Amino acid sequence: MLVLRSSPASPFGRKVKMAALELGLMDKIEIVAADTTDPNEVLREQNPLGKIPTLVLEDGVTLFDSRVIVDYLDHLAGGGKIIPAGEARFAQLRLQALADGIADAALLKVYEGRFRAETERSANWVAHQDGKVARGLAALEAAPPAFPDRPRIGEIALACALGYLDLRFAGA
Ligand SMILES: N[C@@H](CCC(=O)N[C@@H](CS)C(=O)NCC(=O)O)C(=O)O
Repeated sequence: MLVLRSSPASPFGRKVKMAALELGLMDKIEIVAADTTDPNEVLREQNPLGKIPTLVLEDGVTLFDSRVIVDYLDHLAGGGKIIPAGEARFAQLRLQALADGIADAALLKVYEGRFRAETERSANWVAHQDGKVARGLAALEAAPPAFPDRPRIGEIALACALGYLDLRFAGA
């Protein structure tokens, strides 16, 4: 059994779960909740960065981050499934990078509120992250990706980034 350290709200953890579902690998993965703020969490031994998602293989080797994990899962499923071969690969990886970047910026905004006291918060920093989200969404709106019947990694990552914006900033 593979063990996925994650948490329900994580857009990157969700990406890995959606990838596993699409690849028919969900029954090979046990999901174990992780608390990234707990200094005693074994997660920090599994991944020195203390980040989720982290995948623990049967021999104890750990994989991170989400991009490495989805690449591994695609490989397990025979390869070229959600990460296509050839030219299409780069469009999918680019879309994944853009979507992950939007989620990263949104996450940094959430962390600004979570980890900094109100007097320590920087409006400049939040605006800097807002710019990334706004430009990313504008680029996607100007050239919307096609959503095929079987989603690939770019479309999966985008769904997770949009879902995270809805979760944390609905109506903003
Ligand atoms: N590039 C990483 C980003 C992962 C990430 O930022 N995860 C967040 C939760 S959504 C996390 O673990 N945060 C805790 C921390 O940064 O200490 C990936 O794709 O997996």
